[in-house]
Amino acid sequence: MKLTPGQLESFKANHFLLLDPFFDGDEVSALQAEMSRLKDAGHFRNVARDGDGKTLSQTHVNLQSFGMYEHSPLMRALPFESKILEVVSQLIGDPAVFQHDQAFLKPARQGSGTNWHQDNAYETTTTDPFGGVAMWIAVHDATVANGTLHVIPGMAGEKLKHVRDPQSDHHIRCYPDESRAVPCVLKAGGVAFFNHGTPHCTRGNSTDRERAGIAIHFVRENCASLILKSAGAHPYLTGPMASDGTKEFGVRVAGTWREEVERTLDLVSGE
Ligand SMILES: O=C(O)CCC(=O)C(=O)O
Repeated sequence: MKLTPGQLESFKANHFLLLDPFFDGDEVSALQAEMSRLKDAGHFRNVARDGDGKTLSQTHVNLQSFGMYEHSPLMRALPFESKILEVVSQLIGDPAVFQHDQAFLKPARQGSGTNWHQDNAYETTTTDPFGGVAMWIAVHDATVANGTLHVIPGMAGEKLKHVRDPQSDHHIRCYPDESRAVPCVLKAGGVAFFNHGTPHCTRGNSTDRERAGIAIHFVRENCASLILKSAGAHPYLTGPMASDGTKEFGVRVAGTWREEVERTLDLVSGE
């Protein structure tokens, strides 16, 4: 997908970009089915805490799954998908390295948000806030009522102070001026790309239906921390070092996304 000059300008100025629609109906159904399967298989855990960073919340639930590619051929194929990498290359340049994947599932009524943070405030990530980009996928329709992603435009270059988030068992958080926050309202299958310095959060889900978001994080090679460059779990996705996943996974992963979508849908329909 070639971004228009207007989209590129907007990303440069605001440090985020919404593309909606991005995934088609089959892709969305496969992602929804895979989130349910991973949840049933115990790959999500409640990271919400009661305000001391330690005590498991009895009232709020923020289910997180990290490193889904290890348990899911569908999720492993996703960051190698060419329509995503075309956008990533235009936003941060090449070579692009896979940083990590994660998903947050917010159950109906008691789903809680992930507080404000900048991804590059986590020390193992990018050395340049503009050298990394996250793609946040609305797995279900993402609205203000169900706590969609919120971003603060144009702030990726400002390094905000972070402290341990008392409402999570491991996250850090910052306290930006929320009056500038923009809710990313997306249909299921729409995506938000944002630079790693962009302050962002999600909010609680007060609706009667669960909502999930998947985030895939990409880093330009010359901004990746040494940890990312040295570890085998961070394949090069573009550029001369890219091996289509064969070096890291022993099999060709690039180009298998559509097959994996169909395989996931066949499993759901019992074929
Ligand atoms: O979906 C969420 O609750 C938070 C996602 C997020 O902040 C991230 O992936 O960095």
